[in-house]
Amino acid sequence: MFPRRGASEKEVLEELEEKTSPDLTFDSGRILGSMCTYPHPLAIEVVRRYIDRNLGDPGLHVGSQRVEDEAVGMLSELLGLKRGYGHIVSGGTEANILAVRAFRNIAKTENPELILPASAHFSFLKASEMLGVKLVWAKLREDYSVDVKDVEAKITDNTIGIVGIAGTTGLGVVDDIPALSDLALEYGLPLHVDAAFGGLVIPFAKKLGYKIPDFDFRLKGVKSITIDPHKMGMVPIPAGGIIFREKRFLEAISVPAPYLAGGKVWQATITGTRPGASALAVWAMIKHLGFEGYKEIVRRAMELSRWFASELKRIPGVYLIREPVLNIVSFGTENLKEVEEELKRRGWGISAHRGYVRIVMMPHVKKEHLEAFLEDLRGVVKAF
Ligand code: 0PR
Repeated sequence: MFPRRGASEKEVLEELEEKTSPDLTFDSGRILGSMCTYPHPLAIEVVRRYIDRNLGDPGLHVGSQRVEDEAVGMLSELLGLKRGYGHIVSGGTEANILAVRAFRNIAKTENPELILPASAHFSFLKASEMLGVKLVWAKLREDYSVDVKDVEAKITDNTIGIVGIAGTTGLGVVDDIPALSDLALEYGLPLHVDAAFGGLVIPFAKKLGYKIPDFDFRLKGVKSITIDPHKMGMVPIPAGGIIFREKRFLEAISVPAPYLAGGKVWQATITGTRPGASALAVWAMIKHLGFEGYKEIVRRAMELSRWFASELKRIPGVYLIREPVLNIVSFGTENLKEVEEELKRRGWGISAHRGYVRIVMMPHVKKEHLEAFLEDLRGVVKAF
């Protein structure tokens, strides 16, 4: 019911406190299966200060737009590109939609088809439906990376592009992007890399010595990358990233907005009015943490995931789906459904909907939380 008279701020806040009390919070240490985390205090402060900035009307907020460009520039450089073209957007979903939209518009094919791994995120289903692009699913190999031979077999005259994943949603697997890049070049097709999760993990993990395939713009076939600061970037929701190698991709999805304060501007994003504060927070976190800061966050997360995987292997009735590649560990058990139910009943924020439980070592996940979880898991598995 729309209230006739307003309540006091205190009353409103108290009511919200009560209404949100069923939510699990990151600081409880109980959320083990999410790709989000509690944002960094500096990023929260930046959002608070610049909450009113709207990048949908950059003529009003000229400075913020420059900061967005700088943020895109720094992310591009991290991904091996001197100058990239893109935006800080609402998340990986919007970023993926923009990439598919660019590929479709450039291809100008009547019956557009996109080839993507069977492990791709469901955001591509939305892209497919909205853009009228048929999804052609490529098989996975035994290690859950995409079968590049099957990708090649599925290329037709209607193919508008190929998708590879650097950090799959379920298992954190990195596809053989170098092989996909070669294939894309051979057939003159653009390759989009969905590094929504892995983009802010892989560059640092590689520096730490983890053996992970190359995945970024250093590979010439890669034309666009999704990289989400609201996952491992410590930035508040919403903050996704889309970077294109060439300006023409951005131009292919830009529409004119002729009446805005900056005169005629071009907009490529799905959202019109959009939060400048998010872009500023991305910029602030990169400036504040730097490569070394992110590397330390990733070091902790990777070490924790290796330790956790080795602990899981010691529990009878529990098996790893595969050895972890990034900071994601997924496991199965006998009687998985019952085990999941009981773990949830004990307050753990996990899910087994894919046929296994996915644990993501986000910055809020500490060893003591995992130890408590393992303790419960041992008990639950034994009971069922
Ligand atoms: N691409 C990949 C590889 C992803 O894993 C995701 C999200 C996306 C794209 C889409 O990103 P947005 O959700 O930012 O649009 N994957 C997470 C998942 O499905 C999203 C998520 C995050 C789910 C936190 C739950 C959660 O608690 O697991």
